[in-house]
Amino acid sequence: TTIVLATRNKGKIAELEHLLAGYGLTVLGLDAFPEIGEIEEDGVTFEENSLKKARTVAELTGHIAVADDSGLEVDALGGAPGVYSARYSDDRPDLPGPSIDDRNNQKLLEALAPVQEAERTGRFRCVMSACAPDGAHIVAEGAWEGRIARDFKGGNGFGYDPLFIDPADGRHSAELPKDEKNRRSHRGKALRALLAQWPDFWRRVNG
Ligand code: ITT
Repeated sequence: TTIVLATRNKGKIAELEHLLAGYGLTVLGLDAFPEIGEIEEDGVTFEENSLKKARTVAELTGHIAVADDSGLEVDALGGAPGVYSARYSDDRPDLPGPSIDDRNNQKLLEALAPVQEAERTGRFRCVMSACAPDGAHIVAEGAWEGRIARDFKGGNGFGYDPLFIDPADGRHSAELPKDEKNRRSHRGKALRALLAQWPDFWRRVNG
């Protein structure tokens, strides 16, 4: 079986390839389909955006597509940046880069500067979906509760990982090796929940 990962985020691809190893699936990235352009994420929920990405890529490639829509919800910010996590600092080109992830983290640190330790709670969320070319689909979610640090630690992962404290041992997410992050993360949980539905999905897709 060939599945296409409906994402261009290199960090997600690395984690998902690690999680999917050993299932006997041929996993392609969107790089294999250069004709597929940007998919506009106009949904207001992770689920809407996840399903839109999976459905679009399944229709365009003729393969089962797996999509991840994810983000960081911070309680002291009323759940922001949430579904806007990837582009949180689009309004702050003045912040130090070079990457958008760097500016996102700087904006988050700034927003939380006045917030005391006990209130710096939040969670990563991930909604993972799989969609077949005929429109059949499954959806699963995962969350990872944690706290937002005041300093950067670790060189692994991507996005907000250097600022996200894993409550299990106080390490930052970017300090965790890939297999350890996958065991605890929103993405690992969502993908395992999706795979639990796979046999049933497979029967529906293949009659
Ligand atoms: P695709 O739509 O191509 O998959 P994207 O990066 O635009 O890539 P999202 O819209 O789902 O994907 O945004 C997810 C953002 O949430 C991501 O760019 C990070 O800023 C953040 N994020 C999600 N999961 C994360 C993780 O495991 N570690 C750190 N940050 C994460």
